[in-house]
Amino acid sequence: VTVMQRLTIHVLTLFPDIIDHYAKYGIVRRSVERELVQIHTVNIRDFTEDRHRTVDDTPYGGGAGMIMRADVLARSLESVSKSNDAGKVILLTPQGRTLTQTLANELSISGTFTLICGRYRGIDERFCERYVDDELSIGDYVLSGGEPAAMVVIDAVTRLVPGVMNDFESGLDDSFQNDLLDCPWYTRPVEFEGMTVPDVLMGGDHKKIECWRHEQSILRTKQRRPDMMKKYSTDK
Ligand code: 6GU
Repeated sequence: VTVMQRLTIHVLTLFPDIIDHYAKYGIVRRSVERELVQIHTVNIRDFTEDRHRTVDDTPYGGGAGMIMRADVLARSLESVSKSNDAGKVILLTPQGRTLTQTLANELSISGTFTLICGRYRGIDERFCERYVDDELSIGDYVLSGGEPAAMVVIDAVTRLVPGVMNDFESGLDDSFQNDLLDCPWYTRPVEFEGMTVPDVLMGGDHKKIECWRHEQSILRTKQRRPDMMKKYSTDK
C-alpha cells in the first residue's frame, strides 16, 4: 500500500500576499490543488496589541535598524500551534545554515513545518531561544526580508512531495539530487544562429546518449563546481 504523504507549511510573515500569490503558479499551485501541500500564511501584524500595530522597536544598547518584537512573534506562532501542529519552527535568516537538497528532501517528508520570515535588522534573540528549532539561509548574501527565502524553500520542498511531479519532471536526476550538475539540453530548431545540435543526440543510440550526458555532467561539474566534484569522487 502507498500512503499519501501530505505536507503542511505555515508561514509567518508581514507580507502574506507575497507568499499567497506565489502559491498560485506552476508546481506549487498544482500541489495545492491536488491537496498534497497546504500553505497557510499568518500575518504577524495581526498579533500586535497597540493602536499603531507595531511589530518592531529599536535595539537595546543602540544601533541602526529595528528589531522584531518577541511577544508579537510568539502570539503569531501561538495562533498556529493552538489549533495545529506547527512542526519544526524554522527562522529564515542569513545567520542560518545554508539550505541544501538534503535538507529540502528531509523537509518534504516531515509532514509539517513553520517558516518565520524575519524583517529589518533581525528579531529578538529571546524568541529564537524559546521557539525556534532551526535557522535557515538560502546563501551568502543579504535580503531585506525572509519572504524570497520562504518562496525558495517552498518551491524546493514542494516539488519533492510524492505525486506533485509527473514522471517526466521527476526530480530524481536533477542537478544536486545525484551530486552532479545537469548536462546541456537541446530542442528544435535543429539550427540556431549558425549553431547545430551535437551529433550524438541526433543519432538515436540511447546507450550512447546516456553515456554522453553523464560525461557532460562530470565535465561541467569539474569546470564549474570543483567543490562538488571532490565530494562526488570521494563518494563513488
Ligand atoms: Cl533566509 N533572509 C535574509 N534576510 N537574507 C538572506 C537569507 C534569508 N538567506 C540569504 N540571505
